[in-house]
Amino acid sequence: MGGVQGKEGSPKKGWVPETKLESKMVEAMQRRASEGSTMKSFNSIILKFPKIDESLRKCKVIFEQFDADKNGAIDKEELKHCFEKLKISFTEEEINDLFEACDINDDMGMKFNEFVVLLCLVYLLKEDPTALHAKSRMGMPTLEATFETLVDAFVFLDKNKDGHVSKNEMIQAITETTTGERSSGRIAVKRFEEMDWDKNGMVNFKEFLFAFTRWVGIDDAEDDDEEGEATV
Ligand SMILES: [Ca+2]
Ligand SMILES: [Ca+2]
Ligand SMILES: [Ca+2]
Repeated sequence: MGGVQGKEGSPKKGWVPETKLESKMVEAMQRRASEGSTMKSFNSIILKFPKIDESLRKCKVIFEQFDADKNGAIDKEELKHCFEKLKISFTEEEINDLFEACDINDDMGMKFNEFVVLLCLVYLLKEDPTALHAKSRMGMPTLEATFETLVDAFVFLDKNKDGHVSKNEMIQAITETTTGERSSGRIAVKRFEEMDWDKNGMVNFKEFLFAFTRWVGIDDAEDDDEEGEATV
Protein backbone atom coordinates (compact mmCIF):
# COMPACT_ATOMS: atom_id res chain seq x y z
CA MET A 1 0.00 0.00 0.00
CA GLY A 2 1.01 3.56 -0.58
CA GLY A 3 4.02 2.56 -2.60
CA VAL A 4 5.81 4.97 -4.84
CA GLN A 5 4.08 4.97 -8.18
CA GLY A 6 7.32 5.82 -9.89
CA LYS A 7 7.97 6.05 -13.58
CA GLU A 8 4.99 5.47 -15.72
CA GLY A 9 5.12 4.86 -19.41
CA SER A 10 8.03 2.93 -20.78
CA PRO A 11 7.00 -0.70 -20.35
CA LYS A 12 10.18 -1.90 -22.02
CA LYS A 13 12.34 -4.59 -20.60
CA GLY A 14 12.46 -5.06 -16.88
CA TRP A 15 8.80 -4.22 -16.54
CA VAL A 16 7.67 -5.76 -13.28
CA PRO A 17 4.17 -7.19 -12.97
CA GLU A 18 2.12 -5.57 -10.22
CA THR A 19 1.09 -8.61 -8.24
CA LYS A 20 2.12 -12.22 -7.88
CA LEU A 21 -1.15 -13.07 -9.52
CA GLU A 22 -0.27 -10.90 -12.46
CA SER A 23 3.07 -12.61 -13.00
CA LYS A 24 1.45 -16.04 -12.68
CA MET A 25 -1.06 -14.97 -15.27
CA VAL A 26 1.71 -13.93 -17.64
CA GLU A 27 3.63 -17.15 -17.02
CA ALA A 28 0.57 -19.29 -17.63
CA MET A 29 -0.11 -17.37 -20.81
CA GLN A 30 3.44 -17.79 -22.04
CA ARG A 31 3.27 -21.53 -21.43
CA ARG A 32 -0.01 -21.71 -23.28
CA ALA A 33 1.40 -19.57 -26.09
CA SER A 34 4.15 -22.06 -26.74
CA GLU A 35 1.44 -24.44 -27.94
CA GLY A 36 0.37 -21.96 -30.57
CA SER A 37 -3.03 -20.69 -31.59
CA THR A 38 -5.69 -22.26 -33.77
CA MET A 39 -6.88 -18.82 -34.86
CA LYS A 40 -5.98 -17.96 -38.41
CA SER A 41 -6.96 -14.33 -38.51
CA PHE A 42 -8.54 -11.52 -36.55
CA ASN A 43 -11.72 -12.16 -38.48
CA SER A 44 -11.81 -15.74 -37.27
CA ILE A 45 -11.91 -14.33 -33.74
CA ILE A 46 -14.74 -11.98 -34.62
CA LEU A 47 -16.70 -14.83 -36.16
CA LYS A 48 -16.64 -16.55 -32.79
CA PHE A 49 -18.15 -13.60 -30.96
CA PRO A 50 -21.80 -14.75 -31.10
CA LYS A 51 -20.98 -18.18 -29.75
CA ILE A 52 -18.79 -16.78 -27.00
CA ASP A 53 -21.48 -14.27 -26.13
CA GLU A 54 -24.11 -16.98 -25.86
CA SER A 55 -21.89 -19.17 -23.72
CA LEU A 56 -20.86 -16.38 -21.36
CA ARG A 57 -24.45 -15.32 -20.84
CA LYS A 58 -25.16 -18.81 -19.54
CA CYS A 59 -22.68 -17.99 -16.82
CA LYS A 60 -25.43 -15.87 -15.34
CA VAL A 61 -26.95 -19.00 -13.81
CA ILE A 62 -23.69 -19.79 -12.05
CA PHE A 63 -23.41 -16.20 -10.97
CA GLU A 64 -26.87 -16.28 -9.43
CA GLN A 65 -26.15 -19.55 -7.65
CA PHE A 66 -23.08 -18.10 -6.02
CA ASP A 67 -24.72 -14.83 -5.13
CA ALA A 68 -26.15 -16.38 -1.99
CA ASP A 69 -27.73 -13.24 -0.57
CA LYS A 70 -29.08 -12.23 -4.00
CA ASN A 71 -27.77 -8.69 -3.85
CA GLY A 72 -26.52 -8.78 -7.43
CA ALA A 73 -22.84 -9.01 -6.51
CA ILE A 74 -20.52 -11.70 -5.28
CA ASP A 75 -18.51 -10.79 -2.21
CA LYS A 76 -15.36 -12.51 -0.97
CA GLU A 77 -17.19 -14.96 1.27
CA GLU A 78 -19.50 -15.97 -1.52
CA LEU A 79 -16.51 -16.37 -3.79
CA LYS A 80 -14.77 -18.64 -1.30
CA HIS A 81 -17.84 -20.87 -1.07
CA CYS A 82 -17.98 -20.88 -4.84
CA PHE A 83 -14.35 -22.00 -5.08
CA GLU A 84 -14.92 -24.74 -2.52
CA LYS A 85 -17.81 -26.09 -4.52
CA LEU A 86 -15.80 -26.03 -7.72
CA LYS A 87 -12.88 -27.64 -5.87
CA ILE A 88 -10.66 -24.73 -6.80
CA SER A 89 -7.95 -24.67 -4.21
CA PHE A 90 -6.57 -21.17 -4.22
CA THR A 91 -4.81 -19.67 -1.25
CA GLU A 92 -6.32 -16.82 0.72
CA GLU A 93 -3.79 -14.49 -0.89
CA GLU A 94 -4.61 -15.68 -4.38
CA ILE A 95 -8.30 -15.21 -3.79
CA ASN A 96 -7.69 -11.71 -2.47
CA ASP A 97 -5.50 -10.84 -5.45
CA LEU A 98 -8.03 -12.24 -7.89
CA PHE A 99 -10.81 -10.37 -6.20
CA GLU A 100 -8.96 -7.09 -6.25
CA ALA A 101 -7.84 -7.59 -9.82
CA CYS A 102 -11.39 -8.12 -11.04
CA ASP A 103 -13.32 -5.81 -8.75
CA ILE A 104 -12.65 -2.92 -11.05
CA ASN A 105 -15.09 -0.43 -9.69
CA ASP A 106 -13.84 -1.24 -6.24
CA ASP A 107 -17.16 -1.72 -4.52
CA MET A 108 -16.16 -5.00 -2.84
CA GLY A 109 -18.47 -7.07 -4.95
CA MET A 110 -18.14 -8.90 -8.25
CA LYS A 111 -20.65 -7.77 -10.82
CA PHE A 112 -21.53 -10.22 -13.53
CA ASN A 113 -18.94 -9.13 -16.09
CA GLU A 114 -16.25 -9.01 -13.41
CA PHE A 115 -17.20 -12.52 -12.34
CA VAL A 116 -16.91 -13.79 -15.92
CA VAL A 117 -13.42 -12.30 -16.18
CA LEU A 118 -12.49 -13.83 -12.83
CA LEU A 119 -13.64 -17.31 -13.83
CA CYS A 120 -11.70 -17.09 -17.05
CA LEU A 121 -8.56 -16.07 -15.17
CA VAL A 122 -9.10 -19.01 -12.83
CA TYR A 123 -9.32 -21.22 -15.88
CA LEU A 124 -6.00 -19.90 -17.16
CA LEU A 125 -4.30 -20.16 -13.77
CA LYS A 126 -5.57 -23.65 -13.07
CA GLU A 127 -3.68 -24.85 -16.08
CA ASP A 128 -1.51 -27.67 -14.86
CA PRO A 129 1.53 -28.37 -17.03
CA THR A 130 1.72 -31.93 -15.74
CA ALA A 131 -1.87 -32.64 -16.74
CA LEU A 132 -2.10 -31.05 -20.15
CA HIS A 133 -5.48 -31.33 -21.82
CA ALA A 134 -7.17 -32.84 -18.81
CA LYS A 135 -10.87 -33.09 -19.46
CA SER A 136 -11.96 -30.37 -17.16
CA ARG A 137 -10.28 -27.99 -14.78
CA MET A 138 -13.34 -26.56 -13.13
CA GLY A 139 -16.13 -29.05 -13.79
CA MET A 140 -17.74 -26.79 -16.39
CA PRO A 141 -16.66 -28.24 -19.74
CA THR A 142 -18.79 -26.05 -22.02
CA LEU A 143 -17.78 -22.86 -20.34
CA GLU A 144 -14.18 -23.97 -20.23
CA ALA A 145 -14.26 -24.50 -23.99
CA THR A 146 -15.29 -20.87 -24.33
CA PHE A 147 -12.54 -19.74 -21.99
CA GLU A 148 -10.09 -21.75 -24.08
CA THR A 149 -11.30 -19.88 -27.17
CA LEU A 150 -10.58 -16.59 -25.41
CA VAL A 151 -7.12 -17.76 -24.39
CA ASP A 152 -6.57 -18.94 -27.94
CA ALA A 153 -7.59 -15.53 -29.31
CA PHE A 154 -5.16 -13.80 -26.97
CA VAL A 155 -2.36 -16.14 -27.99
CA PHE A 156 -3.11 -15.31 -31.61
CA LEU A 157 -2.70 -11.59 -30.91
CA ASP A 158 0.43 -12.03 -28.80
CA LYS A 159 2.78 -12.62 -31.71
CA ASN A 160 6.03 -12.59 -29.77
CA LYS A 161 4.52 -14.78 -27.02
CA ASP A 162 5.58 -12.64 -24.08
CA GLY A 163 2.18 -12.79 -22.40
CA HIS A 164 1.18 -9.26 -23.45
CA VAL A 165 -0.34 -7.73 -26.53
CA SER A 166 1.47 -4.60 -27.65
CA LYS A 167 0.03 -1.91 -29.89
CA ASN A 168 2.13 -3.15 -32.79
CA GLU A 169 0.91 -6.69 -32.33
CA MET A 170 -2.67 -5.45 -32.40
CA ILE A 171 -2.02 -3.45 -35.56
CA GLN A 172 -0.31 -6.44 -37.13
CA ALA A 173 -3.19 -8.77 -36.28
CA ILE A 174 -5.82 -6.49 -37.75
CA THR A 175 -3.99 -5.19 -40.80
CA GLU A 176 -2.67 -8.57 -41.95
CA THR A 177 -6.20 -9.85 -42.46
CA THR A 178 -7.87 -6.83 -43.98
CA THR A 179 -6.54 -6.29 -47.46
CA GLY A 180 -4.46 -3.22 -46.90
CA GLU A 181 -7.26 -0.83 -46.11
CA ARG A 182 -6.04 2.43 -44.69
CA SER A 183 -8.65 2.47 -41.96
CA SER A 184 -7.72 -0.90 -40.48
CA GLY A 185 -4.61 0.49 -38.81
CA ARG A 186 -6.67 3.19 -37.16
CA ILE A 187 -9.23 0.62 -36.03
CA ALA A 188 -6.45 -1.46 -34.54
CA VAL A 189 -5.13 1.50 -32.58
CA LYS A 190 -8.62 2.36 -31.38
CA ARG A 191 -9.30 -1.22 -30.29
CA PHE A 192 -5.97 -1.29 -28.56
CA GLU A 193 -6.64 1.90 -26.65
CA GLU A 194 -10.01 0.56 -25.56
CA MET A 195 -8.24 -2.44 -24.10
CA ASP A 196 -5.24 -0.79 -22.46
CA TRP A 197 -6.98 0.52 -19.38
CA ASP A 198 -3.95 1.40 -17.34
CA LYS A 199 -2.37 2.98 -20.41
CA ASN A 200 0.94 1.24 -19.94
CA GLY A 201 1.22 0.41 -23.62
CA MET A 202 0.55 -3.28 -23.08
CA VAL A 203 -2.62 -5.28 -22.87
CA ASN A 204 -2.64 -8.21 -20.50
CA PHE A 205 -5.16 -11.03 -20.52
CA LYS A 206 -7.32 -9.40 -17.88
CA GLU A 207 -7.61 -6.17 -19.86
CA PHE A 208 -8.36 -8.20 -22.95
CA LEU A 209 -11.19 -10.02 -21.15
CA PHE A 210 -12.77 -6.86 -19.84
CA ALA A 211 -12.68 -5.37 -23.31
CA PHE A 212 -14.24 -8.54 -24.59
CA THR A 213 -17.16 -8.39 -22.18
CA ARG A 214 -17.79 -4.90 -23.51
CA TRP A 215 -17.52 -5.91 -27.16
CA VAL A 216 -19.95 -8.78 -26.85
CA GLY A 217 -22.13 -6.59 -24.67
CA ILE A 218 -22.40 -8.53 -21.44
CA ASP A 219 -21.23 -5.61 -19.34
CA ASP A 220 -24.45 -3.67 -19.81
CA ALA A 221 -26.57 -6.58 -18.68
CA GLU A 222 -26.74 -5.11 -15.20
CA ASP A 223 -30.29 -3.96 -14.83
CA ASP A 224 -32.15 -5.40 -17.75
CA ASP A 225 -34.26 -8.09 -16.18
CA GLU A 226 -35.02 -10.68 -18.75
CA GLU A 227 -38.14 -11.54 -16.84
CA GLY A 228 -39.35 -8.13 -17.81
CA GLU A 229 -40.60 -7.01 -14.48
CA ALA A 230 -42.28 -3.77 -15.34
CA THR A 231 -41.36 -1.82 -12.28
CA VAL A 232 -42.33 1.74 -12.96
CA1 LIG B 1 -23.95 -11.33 -2.82
CA1 LIG C 1 3.45 -9.70 -27.07
CA1 LIG D 1 -2.23 -2.23 -19.93
